[in-house]
Amino acid sequence: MTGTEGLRCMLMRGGTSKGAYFLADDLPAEPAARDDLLLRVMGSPDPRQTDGIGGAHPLTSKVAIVSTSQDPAADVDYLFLQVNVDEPVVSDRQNCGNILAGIGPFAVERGLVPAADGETSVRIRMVNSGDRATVTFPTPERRVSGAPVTVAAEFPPGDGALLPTGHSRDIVAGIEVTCVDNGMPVVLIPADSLKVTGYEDPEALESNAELAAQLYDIRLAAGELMGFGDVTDTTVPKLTLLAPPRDGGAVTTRTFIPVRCHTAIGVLGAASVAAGLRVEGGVADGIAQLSTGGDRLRIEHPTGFTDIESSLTGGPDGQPVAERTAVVRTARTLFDGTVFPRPAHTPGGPR
Ligand code: NQM
Repeated sequence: MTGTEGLRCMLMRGGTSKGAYFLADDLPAEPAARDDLLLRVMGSPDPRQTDGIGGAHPLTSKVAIVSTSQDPAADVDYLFLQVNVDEPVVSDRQNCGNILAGIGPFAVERGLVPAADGETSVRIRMVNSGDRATVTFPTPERRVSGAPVTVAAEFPPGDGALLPTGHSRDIVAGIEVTCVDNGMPVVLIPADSLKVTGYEDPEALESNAELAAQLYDIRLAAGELMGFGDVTDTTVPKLTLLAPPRDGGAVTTRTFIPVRCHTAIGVLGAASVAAGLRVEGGVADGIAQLSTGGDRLRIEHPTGFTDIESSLTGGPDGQPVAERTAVVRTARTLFDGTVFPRPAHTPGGPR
């Protein structure tokens, strides 16, 4: 692939994110060649991604690669790749529940899964984490259409520990946190322990240099404790500041992914927050309001809320484990066509 050839690509909004969706067969199999191609497709590295189709923000510089699954328990495999905006880096270290919302409709559109009468369900193996999801959505009347599709996703318990450090609370870089992983590794931090309210807008938080330095130290220390080793260059764990709810939800959040502050919250990030709120003795005690939600917890974020249905149960070793997690999102096809990557061996950046 020289870059003058085009390749088949569907651009979709999945929840609050946007990504380029590909069939695995339409991309090079070899990861280094694939990643080089994807940088040129998205227009990285360049803060504006002017010469590509990326949206110049981590939430809009995402890629999904989909193939028929060899696993009898799944219909399709979904590999998520985060394409860094201003560095020539493509990472498979995290999963993405927002982009997941488009996987079912995309698999049907590309003929990997037959459309069923009325409603179609697709069983997805999320390659990044090994976790699974079943997504169900109304079978579209027309194959490609710009109508939003409402997708219900159910996540069975994963194999990993809900509390990766084995504790409901840890002290990292001098701050009490709860490290939780219900699909996305997240460090929960009471906002007031970092001298912010947790109600600031993302721009204000991103421009707070003292906060950024503290979050950096907390993330590095928590990453080690959670078993990830040195997380300097990875996008996980995420960091979520917690404050009491203001709009009838269970909690207010501000999430760092991990440097930019999310304008909403990731789906799996919210699933981890919801589970973390239920952890006895966790840092959400005294902050979150769980009394009214039942299985459904409303996670408030800077631009609205995400509802997560979740329940925990006790594991054999007395540690809490996730029992069930479910969420509803919408996905929408933005275009389906041929994308032309920047030619090989050309730099990103302004032209
Ligand atoms: O947590 C952003 C997003 C995400 C991830 C991020 C996500 C999830 O909003 O499932 O969706 O945390 O980098 O797309």
